[in-house]
Amino acid sequence: MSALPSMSANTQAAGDAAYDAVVVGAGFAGMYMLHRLRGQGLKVRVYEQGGDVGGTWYWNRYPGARCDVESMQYSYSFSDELQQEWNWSERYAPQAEILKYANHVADRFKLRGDIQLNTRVDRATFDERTSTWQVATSDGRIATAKFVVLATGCLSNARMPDIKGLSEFKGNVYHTGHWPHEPTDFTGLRVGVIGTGSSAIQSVPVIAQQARHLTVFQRTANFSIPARNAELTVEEREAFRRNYPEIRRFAREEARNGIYAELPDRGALDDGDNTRRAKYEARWAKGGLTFMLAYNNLILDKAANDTAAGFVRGKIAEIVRDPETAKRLQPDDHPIGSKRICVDTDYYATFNRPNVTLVDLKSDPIVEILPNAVRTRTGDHEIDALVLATGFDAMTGSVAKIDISGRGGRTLKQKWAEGPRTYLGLMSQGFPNLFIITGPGSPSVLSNMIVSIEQHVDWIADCLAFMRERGLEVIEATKEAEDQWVAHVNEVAQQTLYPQANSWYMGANIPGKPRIFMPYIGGVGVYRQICNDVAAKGYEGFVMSQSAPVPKMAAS
Ligand code: NA7
Repeated sequence: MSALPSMSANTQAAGDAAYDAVVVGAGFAGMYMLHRLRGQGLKVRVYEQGGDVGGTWYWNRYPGARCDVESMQYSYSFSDELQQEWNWSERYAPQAEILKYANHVADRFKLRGDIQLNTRVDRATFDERTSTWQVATSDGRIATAKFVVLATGCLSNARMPDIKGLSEFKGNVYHTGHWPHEPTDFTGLRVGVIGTGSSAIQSVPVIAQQARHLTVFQRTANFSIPARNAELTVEEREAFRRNYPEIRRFAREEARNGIYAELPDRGALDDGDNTRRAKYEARWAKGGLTFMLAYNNLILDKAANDTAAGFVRGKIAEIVRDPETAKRLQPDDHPIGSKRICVDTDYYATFNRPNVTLVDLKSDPIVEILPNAVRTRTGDHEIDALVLATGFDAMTGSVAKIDISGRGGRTLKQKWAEGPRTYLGLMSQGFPNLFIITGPGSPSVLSNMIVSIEQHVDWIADCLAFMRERGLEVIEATKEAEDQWVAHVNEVAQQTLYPQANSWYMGANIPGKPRIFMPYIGGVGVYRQICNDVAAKGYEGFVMSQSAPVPKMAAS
């Protein structure tokens, strides 16, 4: 990697200042965006609410937190030196190691000087006279920027459930998405965990080992596949490193989800029962998200999907000794994979421990939280500490937290009141020069996030270079392009089983949130090609100009 241009002006102390670009968030998206734009000589400021870089890996420190994509693939590909020199220790690195990697990247590429930590962006207002954004931050300052890039993450707005009495609980309350930085220890305590999504499924087995008693409050059972996590051997790491060019190419161009894996060439109903079972057994033994790649139609055809769902339900029944508990843990209300499947270490087996109880909230709902217990319809479950593994206001939540006003003073929140509307998940009409990384309408959460992040960052950086070469200063999506894209995103989603689940992909976990399938399901390879074609056609569907039209003065 060549030395970065010296940008001494960028390292100025925070103050009212003018930048070419403001980037919101210093997770994997924000850091790489900074690196790319600064490499083009732009003056960039990154604002980060957290006390350090790392985004989701800075906040999600709950016991057992790991990525569900293998680390050799959940890592940047933009620098070959970086991917050759970093040593991932395990197949799925723990949160602390991923955070260490984020910090390493910040240091290695000398990013910190342009990142202002502990600073929330409260407001961004587009000034139509000057075609610039005014960005107000929590330190009371206002910066001016030509471009704003929202690198705010899809799962960064932790959601507190609205449960009566929660504030009256006298023990410690933790949210998995906002875990304290000090070590937590549940030894000797009676702990309650509310929620059984990915975060709970990772943390429950670890908390169960510490706690005197653990009560898991489950509203919806989830499908989970064993991670089969293990230390990576030197040979495994070397094999990846040698093959990185092809692995990365495949992940970007051919895989639907941005993960290098063997793709299936047949449907589940093309095989007989024995062959099918053998294939599912092999995938189960291998572990991980690629279970869903056993066949090519598992997310398209309900009958095919039922065979995979039935297999996993059978595994749960084999693992969990108490038949009643096993039954409750078997998901029966959504097709497997229509919510992101979870990846666990000993989740189902944890319910065989004598100190673990499962409460089924569907038949026995929470009535209220008392100072020392969770009261359900049938009784009180006494606890000393409460863990809320209740998820996020996903995809739009962190964007909606910022007061963003575009043309005519219209806010993004108003525009998205009926559901997010974007062109390619990158821009929203009426909000010129405002980019979103992995926004709604792009593959984002359906993919290996780093693959999608790199694609968006590269596209945005290339777009800004294109504009600069031509003296263009303003870019905005057209209404027609946006309408067509929104229709396309919905049309593709409807061809799959995804909309059948009450998932956060649909906004279904937030009361009152419009029920719209938010990510683009066409696959990262297809999507990348669409974005490349748009750029090759001179950014078709976007209007570029030298400056925003100045409102006409009334004739005197
Ligand atoms: P998720 O997947 O949104 O899971 C949240 C869980 O919390 C889920 O089981 C919810 O049940 C449950 N929940 C939410 N609110 C309540 C209330 N009020 N009462 C009871 N149960 C509740 O979030 P995670 O953090 O686990 O995972 C998010 C993603 O991070 C994951 O997909 C990976 O990509 C990484 P519900 O299903 O709504 O009935």
